[in-house]
Amino acid sequence: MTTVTSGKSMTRASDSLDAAKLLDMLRMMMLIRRFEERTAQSFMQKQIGGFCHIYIGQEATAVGSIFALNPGDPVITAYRDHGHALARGMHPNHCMAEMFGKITGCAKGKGGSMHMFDRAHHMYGGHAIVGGQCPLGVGLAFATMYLGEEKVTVCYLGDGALNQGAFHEAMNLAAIWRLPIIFVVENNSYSMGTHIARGTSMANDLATKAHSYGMHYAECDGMDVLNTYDVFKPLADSVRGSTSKAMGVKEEKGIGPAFVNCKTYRFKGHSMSDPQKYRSKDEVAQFEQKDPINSLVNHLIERNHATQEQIEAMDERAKQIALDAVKFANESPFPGVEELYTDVYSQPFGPYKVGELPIMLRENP
Ligand SMILES: Cc1ncc(C[n+]2csc(CCOP(=O)(O)OP(=O)(O)O)c2C)c(N)n1
Ligand SMILES: [Mg+2]
Repeated sequence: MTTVTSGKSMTRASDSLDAAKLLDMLRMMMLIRRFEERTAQSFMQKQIGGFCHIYIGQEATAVGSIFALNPGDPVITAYRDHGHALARGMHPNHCMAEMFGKITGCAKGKGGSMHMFDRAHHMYGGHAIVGGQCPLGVGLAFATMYLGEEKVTVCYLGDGALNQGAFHEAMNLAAIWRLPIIFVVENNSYSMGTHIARGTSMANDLATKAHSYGMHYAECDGMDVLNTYDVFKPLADSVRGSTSKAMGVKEEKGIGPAFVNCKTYRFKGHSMSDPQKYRSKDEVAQFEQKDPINSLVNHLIERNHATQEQIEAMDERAKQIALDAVKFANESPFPGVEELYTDVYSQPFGPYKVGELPIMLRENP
């Protein structure tokens, strides 16, 4: 299982996508772009607190991969998570309200920008500890295998997570149990201000990391939504429902876990407070030439799938949805004080019996 694929084969999965589906992909990338612009603006206006990481530039990665999945396939990611949440189907209002700390947010405003969670759409977070989502992704994949479900879990991570112990432990466990999981490195070349070449061994040959665990390896152009889809569609279909003799089945199914290196680029700083001294304006401009939205627009226009007017109308609609999300978030209430004690433990007072509550939880201490 040490193959390398790049989606550049003769028959491409995206060839079978009709115009309506391609327009859906464009619509979603436009929504993420316009939503993120409003997010950044709201942060500057101090309506959003805490950390906030913008996904602009990387839209094709989430959209190309998530469009290749079934609705029930679990997805988990790091803190740069608004794009994945929207692509998975979270309502933009609930995503924005979460960042505003409002009760109408997907996590009742308790998580914020880095903790988008939507169980109904199988989006299992939003995780702030670099690499922390990898063992959780393994757990999600194990659960689907254990329950005999035909699913594939997609676990996104930044290139910074490649050097975390949790990532390697997760890769190892996924490999020995042949779990139905795809680890996806959203390789934007930077972990905060550190270039991948300075912080990661074998940065130019990430296949070695997959192959050292006996895993299938693929790479895609994360600035190109169709190439991303071309890689993910056949891969997800081959990994989905993988089983293992270690789990007691007689016949192993699927190809087991896989690892994808998705080359992408973030157009904005690491977070909202980043002077970006570590990269040149020329470098950013060079990648902006490969804007994933413009590329798909050109593709659609060249093939007469859409007119310039239709594209502009779609963009206007995306702007309006983003604006509506800000309005919804603004007008929503903050959580009440009683919310401090909910969703903390599955039992409201955790391991304590009423009467034995720690002093800060007593009504009359
Ligand atoms: C275990 C851990 N160490 C350090 C940090 C601080 N930190 C936050 S983001 C980040 C960079 C991660 O970069 P990458 O994984 O490439 O993701 P990107 O920001 O490019 O999406 C670091 C070091 C953290 N959150 N968790
Ligand atoms: Mg990175």
